Amino acid sequence: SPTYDVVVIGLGGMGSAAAHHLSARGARVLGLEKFGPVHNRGSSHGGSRITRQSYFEDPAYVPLLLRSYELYEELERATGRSIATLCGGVMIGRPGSRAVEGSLRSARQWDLPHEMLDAREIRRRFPTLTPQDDEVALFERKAGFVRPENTVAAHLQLATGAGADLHFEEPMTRWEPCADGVRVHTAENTYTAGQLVICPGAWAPRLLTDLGVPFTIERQVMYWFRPGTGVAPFRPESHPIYIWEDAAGAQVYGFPAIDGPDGGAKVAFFRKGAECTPETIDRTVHDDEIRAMADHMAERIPALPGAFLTAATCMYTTTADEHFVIARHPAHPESVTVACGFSGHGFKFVPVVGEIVADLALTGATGHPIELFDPHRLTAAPAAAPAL
Ligand code: PYC
Repeated sequence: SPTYDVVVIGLGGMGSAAAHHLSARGARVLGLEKFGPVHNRGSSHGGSRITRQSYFEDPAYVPLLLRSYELYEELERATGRSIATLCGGVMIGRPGSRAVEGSLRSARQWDLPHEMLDAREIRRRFPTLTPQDDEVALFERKAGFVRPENTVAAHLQLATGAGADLHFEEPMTRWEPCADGVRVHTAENTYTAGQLVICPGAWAPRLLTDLGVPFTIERQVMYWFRPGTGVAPFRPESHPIYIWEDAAGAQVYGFPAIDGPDGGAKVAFFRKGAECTPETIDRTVHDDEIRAMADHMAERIPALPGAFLTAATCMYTTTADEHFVIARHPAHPESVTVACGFSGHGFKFVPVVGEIVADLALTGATGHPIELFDPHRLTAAPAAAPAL
């Protein structure tokens, strides 16, 4: 059977980055993907994903973000594709909210450039936004958006250029450990490799049954509206990305109009989705959902819900604590690396995850701080031994 150093399962955001970093280091790489290149069936599409550094989820993410930002630039230089646009971003909420306080904590701990804005100053700088008088924002100039399709295409292009074999429409059917590593089966062939990298996205519950980590797959909807004012006030030259937390802790997030007059501006609720599987997800976006989003935004950005343009669905793969899983597979520590459970906030990390996964697969360790992503924190604790 054909033999490789590393087989990468899944060529979405994380897997395509892994294939690039592995092949750039000279590894003979096979990538296997269930769908075509740069597809829209998983979690790496939709035209834009937020990027930011003052990370409210945990300050431990910040060094990884700093490295991702370097890698965005390398990727742009190497491929000529537009990857990241730093149009600035506001994290809005009441004082004490997670979006505001968590962002401030990371900014202070890592000495990141930021400004605190009260409601008047938010309105003055960004006239499309109409916060309540008691809302505030952390403004970060280095926040913005990344283009997921361009990022995946760039990584696939570089991986192919470095000699990786990338097979699309060829899903893995099963794999097993063997003497020198792993044997990987598809309907077409059987491959052997020293190392296996599994980047399963929303297919984690099916492909990682022996990981012992529960994942929830959530349907998410992205909406595009043409603002009632036209897109001029929403251009990325003057409009920030935003994450806007309400008094109940729910978040909505959105983007400038990044693709000219016809593209509109995208907005989405964060983690407000119904549980699903990749097979059962409802890909239809219903009128009541569109109305609910338009009503929600009318209170915050009155010009935004001018005319509904389109909507699309994607999936989040969420862990119990909403932190990632990136590690050597505890049941196969010699030969398998996993990167999954990105919980709806992973895309901005794609390039650095590729680098980390390449470290783990080729050397067994990484210099990046990934303690937060250890799967053992999420696996059921072994039952206590009965008292004698
Ligand atoms: O970073 O993608 C993100 C995000 C959106 C909403 C909250 N975080």
